[in-house]
Amino acid sequence: MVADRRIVQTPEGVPDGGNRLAPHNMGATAVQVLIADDSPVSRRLLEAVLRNWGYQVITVASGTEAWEVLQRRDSPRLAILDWMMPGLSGPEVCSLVRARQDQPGSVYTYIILLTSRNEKDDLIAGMEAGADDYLVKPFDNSELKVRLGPGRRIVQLQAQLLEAHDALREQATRDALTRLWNRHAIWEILTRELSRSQREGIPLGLVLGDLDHFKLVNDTYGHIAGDAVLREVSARLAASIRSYDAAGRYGGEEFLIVLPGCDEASVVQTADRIRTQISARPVPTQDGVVSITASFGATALPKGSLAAPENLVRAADVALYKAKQAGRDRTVWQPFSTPLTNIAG
Ligand code: GH3
Ligand code: MG
Ligand code: MG
Repeated sequence: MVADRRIVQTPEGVPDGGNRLAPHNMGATAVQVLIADDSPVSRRLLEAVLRNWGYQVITVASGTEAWEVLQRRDSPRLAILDWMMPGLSGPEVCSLVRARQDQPGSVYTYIILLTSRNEKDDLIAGMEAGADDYLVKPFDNSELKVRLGPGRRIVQLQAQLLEAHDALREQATRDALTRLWNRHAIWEILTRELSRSQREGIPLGLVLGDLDHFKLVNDTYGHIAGDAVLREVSARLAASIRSYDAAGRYGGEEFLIVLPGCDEASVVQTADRIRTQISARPVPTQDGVVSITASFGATALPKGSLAAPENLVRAADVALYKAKQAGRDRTVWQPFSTPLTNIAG
């Protein structure tokens, strides 16, 4: 579920919160309704009635305009479409909306068709085009009110469902202690960014970081203080990267950072900026003030190269090992070379 923004922020596309209706006690005032009718009289009548019931109303005079409104990110979730309109007809708009609904992350639009034809074949065609309900003109207001009820309930249920879905996704992809991506999610992001680098011919930087002598922190200040240090270090790390970079908790006190578009110079510079941010000031905890440093291994997939994620991680791991060996609190660069097995395979 990934849009125009660089995709690394989400392991899978998640529609943003702005698209959501309030899940509880959704009053009529919160609900937007689109009215599409080419007759100004019938449009105004409907608008007046719906406003009177507390709905927010958007009116348009053609199917083409209706389709435009319904494609917006914050489009109304309820739509009343006249059957016959200039441009696209009501059923044609329905078909377009339903075709789009199959895309991941899309929200449901509840559609009521208005028709003055009372022939069964027409109604079946309208429902087959994806309408949820229909009203035969002329209708009275109480009938309209009753027909809108299920629409509101469905829209509300879907908002709740999406919210639950987001909460589950958050649980499944975020590390509970640090709020960074968890191991599975950062791996997925790395895999996807590798494909993208290859496709777009851009380099991809990768950094593996590990806190220095962290066992000693636990032994000296206790596990609770250790957790507080991990949280603070993660916050400093997250604040040191660009919005389209991604940082994940790879292991206990190990972090994996994916840097799209970064070559040797920028990946080393970024890793070292993160390193200095982390150790810039000691971390206050309830059990004492803890000084902390970290070591970093940096590598990059050169543009136009191919690599499996594990190969790139291995190169970063080699660099990290060298950083530890050389005395910790430093960044070491390791050039990435495609393993021979990869070329052969
Ligand atoms: P080095 O500089 O070589 O990396 O030394 P180190 O002590 O950091 O490395 P080692 O791998 O020996 O120890 C890692 C420690 O990190 C041990 C483990 O208890 C601690 N740790 C891992 N996950 C957590 C956690 O979630 N909370 C806390 N408090 N400690 C953790
Ligand atoms: Mg360590
Ligand atoms: Mg470690």
